[in-house]
Amino acid sequence: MENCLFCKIVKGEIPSTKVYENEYVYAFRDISPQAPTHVLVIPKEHVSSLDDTEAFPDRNLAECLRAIPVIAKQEGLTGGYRVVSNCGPDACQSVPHLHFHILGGTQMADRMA
Ligand code: DGP
Repeated sequence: MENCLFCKIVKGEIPSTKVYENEYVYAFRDISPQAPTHVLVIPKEHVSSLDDTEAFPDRNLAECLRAIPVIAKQEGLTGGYRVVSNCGPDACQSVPHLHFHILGGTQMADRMA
């Protein structure tokens, strides 16, 4: 996707702080962290959100999910962490490229919304 911010990050056209990468997945630090550790995990192939994944290859999705515990371990999140994927306007999704937030490094609030 030509004008997608996260596609540009994957291509290196916009700088990011990479924490993990493989053939399918790119993960980088969120520009405005909401927890001591705040990493975004994205598929390299563009898809706008979970709502748009019907025709999206399972491998791309699975690799994102499999990367999450690997990254959490790498980041030292031994006490646990939260994974969030905002989907659509009610959830305040601001970048229309599927992403999973990994949030950790502190005691999270009990309520999620
Ligand atoms: P969401 O609101 O769920 O769509 O999350 C989008 C996240 O993307 C938000 O937490 C801020 C982050 N973000 C936006 N622009 C950039 C950027 O240029 N670089 C990085 N590293 N993160 C960004």
